[in-house]
Amino acid sequence: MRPASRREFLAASLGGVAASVATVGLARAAAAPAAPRGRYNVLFLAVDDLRPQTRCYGCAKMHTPHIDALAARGTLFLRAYCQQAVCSPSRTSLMTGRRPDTTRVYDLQTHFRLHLPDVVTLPQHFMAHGYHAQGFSKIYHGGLNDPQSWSVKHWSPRGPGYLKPATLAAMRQQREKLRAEGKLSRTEVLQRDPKTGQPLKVSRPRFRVRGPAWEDPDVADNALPDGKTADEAIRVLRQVKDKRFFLGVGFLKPHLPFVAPRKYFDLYPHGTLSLADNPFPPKDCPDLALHSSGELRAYSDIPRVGPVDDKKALELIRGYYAATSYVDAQIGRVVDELGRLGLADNTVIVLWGDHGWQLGEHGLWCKHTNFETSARSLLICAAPHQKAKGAKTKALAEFVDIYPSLCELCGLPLPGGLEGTSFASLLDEPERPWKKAAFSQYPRGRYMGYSMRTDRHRYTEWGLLGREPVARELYDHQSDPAENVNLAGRPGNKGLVARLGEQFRKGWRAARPT
Ligand SMILES: [Ca+2]
Repeated sequence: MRPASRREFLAASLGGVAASVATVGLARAAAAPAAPRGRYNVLFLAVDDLRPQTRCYGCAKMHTPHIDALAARGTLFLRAYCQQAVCSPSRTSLMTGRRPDTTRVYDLQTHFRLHLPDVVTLPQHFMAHGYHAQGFSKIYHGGLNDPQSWSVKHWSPRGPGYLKPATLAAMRQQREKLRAEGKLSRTEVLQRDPKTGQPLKVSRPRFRVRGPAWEDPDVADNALPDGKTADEAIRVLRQVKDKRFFLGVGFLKPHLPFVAPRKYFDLYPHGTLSLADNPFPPKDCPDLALHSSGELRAYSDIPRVGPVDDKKALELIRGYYAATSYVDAQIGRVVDELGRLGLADNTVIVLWGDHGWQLGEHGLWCKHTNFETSARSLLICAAPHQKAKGAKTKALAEFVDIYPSLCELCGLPLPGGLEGTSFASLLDEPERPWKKAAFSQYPRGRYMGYSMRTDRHRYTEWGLLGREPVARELYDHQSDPAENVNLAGRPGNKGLVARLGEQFRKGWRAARPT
């Protein structure tokens, strides 16, 4: 049974109530004249599984000079939320400008063109307005690329994700064993678009060969895929510098496994990092809000069940930090090249992590929740003529807003059907009144959890099609920013729950800025 869509869920549960610097590279070289406002290039930087874990987000231990430099010339969104905290649903929502209940992409096997065959994606829209659109590495989820989004064939880095000989040998052995047992299966295409041949539905691989959750080979940056991606993006930037371009550059880290050159691990010496201070589920939290960290457990050095011990937890935290610094350096290389080519003054740069990540908070690893730790992610946008450079805005932003924002910043008309709001005006006025709430969702088995983040609260309902919500969560960010106590069932909060429930049922349309 598929999860209830928001509309169905609300209609059912409500009895039909309508649901509704490194600044070096940024210095402008003499060459290209600044474009008039309205026809900027776009450098669209997508980072897999990057939570707001950089120095510019207040994490003093982090070495992220290039992301910090980008924030210093742009706007950092302190409260930006993805619409569903897992790769493909989040990216699909962002790239189509529509929420998961419209794309109906809730998993990693469904292409958005199954239900929205004619939707115009963000780069496709730019392409229709004369831009050269080119994609590198992970913009859409693996196997679900969208050729219609790009002017030329999408490029992906080649080569293994691990480099240590012992790891590669162990994985080879594992693969041979699975093959001998007849268990090794590739992802299969279950449904194709009859006209384009594009995969619309793929199978879920039954068995995967996995190495350890982290590795620190002593290699150059471009021995690993993200370094190769930066190389290629730089090569193409030089090639397209005289065109109006939309370049989507995706980076695979800090997604598991945390493989990065050793020098990035050396930035975080043993003994200097600490564990999450809330490694337990929130008090009175429904089981539906939680998971068993299954994604992490697939790796060879992680126990299949039970807690991850402190030693391993610290290794994972260190690996995540190192992988983040590795990606930061690749971002720096690409952004610096933009400056060297004299394009800094006529290019909008947007950087986003596709969702948050639990590093042991709530006893959880990876994403896949409606908690702040998963729903909130990194978002930085820098536009050449913005007034408030280096500002940090507390405005509630949603990833579905990125599409209309880039259109507005580049002077493109908005296509119909978008479900976000341009945040371009926040780049000039970061303090202005903004959205009353941000919305995310996450399916759990037959249930869907819908979550609303207001200025002060996070309110979540878990439900099943045709039924009353089976669980509610309420966290007060004023007294409990880590979401450690679910207040939804407290008798004293009935009025608050009712008020938030009412706002929740009015949905994202009613939460838009006026
Ligand atoms: Ca991801």
